[in-house]
Amino acid sequence: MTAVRTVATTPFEGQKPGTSGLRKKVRVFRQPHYLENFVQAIFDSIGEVAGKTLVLGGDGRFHNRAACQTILKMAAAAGFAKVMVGQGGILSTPAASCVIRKYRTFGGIILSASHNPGGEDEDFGIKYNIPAGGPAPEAVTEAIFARTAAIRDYRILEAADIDLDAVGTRQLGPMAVEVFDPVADYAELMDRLFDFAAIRALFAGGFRMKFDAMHAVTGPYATAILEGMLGAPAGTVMNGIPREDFGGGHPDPNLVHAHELVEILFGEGAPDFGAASDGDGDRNMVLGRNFYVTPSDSLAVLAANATLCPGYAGGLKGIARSMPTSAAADRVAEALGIPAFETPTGWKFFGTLLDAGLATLCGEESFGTGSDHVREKDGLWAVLMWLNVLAARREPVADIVRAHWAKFGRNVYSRHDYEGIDSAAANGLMDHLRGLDLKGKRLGAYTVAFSDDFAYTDPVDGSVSTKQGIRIVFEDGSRVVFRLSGTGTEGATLRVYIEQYEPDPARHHLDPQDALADLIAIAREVAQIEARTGRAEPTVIT
Ligand code: VG1
Ligand code: CO
Repeated sequence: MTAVRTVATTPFEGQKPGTSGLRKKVRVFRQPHYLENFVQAIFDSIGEVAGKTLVLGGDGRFHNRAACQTILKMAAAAGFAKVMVGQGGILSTPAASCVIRKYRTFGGIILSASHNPGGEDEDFGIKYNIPAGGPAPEAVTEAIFARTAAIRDYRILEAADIDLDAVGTRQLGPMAVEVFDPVADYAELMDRLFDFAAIRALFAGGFRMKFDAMHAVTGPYATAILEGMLGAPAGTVMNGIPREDFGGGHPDPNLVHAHELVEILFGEGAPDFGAASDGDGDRNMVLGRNFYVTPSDSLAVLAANATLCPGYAGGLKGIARSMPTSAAADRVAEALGIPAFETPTGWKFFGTLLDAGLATLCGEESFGTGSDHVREKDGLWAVLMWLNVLAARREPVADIVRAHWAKFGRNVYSRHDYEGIDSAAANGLMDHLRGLDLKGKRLGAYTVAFSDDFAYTDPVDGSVSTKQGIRIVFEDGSRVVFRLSGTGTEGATLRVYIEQYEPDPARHHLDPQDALADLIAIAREVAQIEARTGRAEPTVIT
């Protein structure tokens, strides 16, 4: 017997989605009614759900399975005809986007806190993606948030938990639950976009790579595609078994958290290529032998070489990047004679551009790259695109990037994060920056051309987003940008982005921390970082 139960509830404060969904500590999500309130708010805010199909899955972190069971029972109570759930509750963020689009579902729910640590005392997250496959735009997340503040009850089916481990379709009351292989549809899409035969030949010729799945969701995807379909030797994928706590690590593919991979690529007998992905599989870091490719450069190099890949052989329509991402991709767009777009931080802002056919490639400095093949950034996709380029060019990664700089100039770039600082101090620092009148002022050897708090008007739907980061742009085009993270769960994180264009190839080999030293000092001083946060040095430098 199954029956729908209506449960009385009261609103929780702060169920406001951030840069990418609602992220909180697991213990917050495990409070009675907490998850249920938010899920009901989603169902109440997205239009008629009766008879529709929903996609469901997550990055496998602690609480993923329990949350899937709750959401399935609530979807059944809401009247969905069917939920497609990844086997074991597993679905990478880009694969979720792929499946939503392929089967034309009424969107999906993705359970992830991405690069944030997982485990009983760590983070959990949830977001709704729209039928186009991308993260809900701000109008939708605001409607969901408004609903969480007014909620009085939610509905849930009284039923036993459903088996999520065996592929197949079963009934949950009146609703069908289809448990499907989370890798197959995604792998098939990758095979269509890239020259798998050329990449197979590359591996067959002795090319060596290491892929660090960081015990997160890309393990099964990378193993099936790299070692299975592309014939890379067993052991190419490391940390390939997803774990609820990501093996105790921090599944953020950067030089600090993916240090195991970094040591291999910078060590004795290093392989030709290295890559890592994050908790939910949408980020990527790319390394050559003894060489680190910044995400901003990666976007630019992939754009410049895109036509080497079958899925992009017809050329690109445009390139979009988030505001704090370096302008390296803009130079490629200019050379290709295609438009370049600058959006606020967060993948949700690329959706309209991709849907309208204005942009083909998109990227963020935060290790995010993607294209119009789905509506999320896509870690493994970026790695496969690099492999396709390497298979076609047969040159080392470092040579390809240096040749790119020689042709376009180098946008020397770094991001400094100050994690876990006091929220009031962080807000005070941002208010202080907003209050400064800097135009025409000299800071060190630089003169300020303008400074503002970035605002964006979406060129497709006209929606306006304000307060997206303070930028101080100097007359020579150098800039420093300040913004507060919208994905953290503890205190505040200040991100400082520093960029300077260097046309002279004789200076391209310099360490960015040295090349940018003056701007870094200016940024610290103008924002009074140490005085306001007590931090003399950043926590993470990328
Ligand atoms: C960060 C990144 C941003 C990215 C977002 C979600 O946001 O800076 O570029 O889109 O994470 O990525 P914030 O607000 O903390 O700076 V993921 O891989 O967490 O979905
Ligand atoms: Co992610």
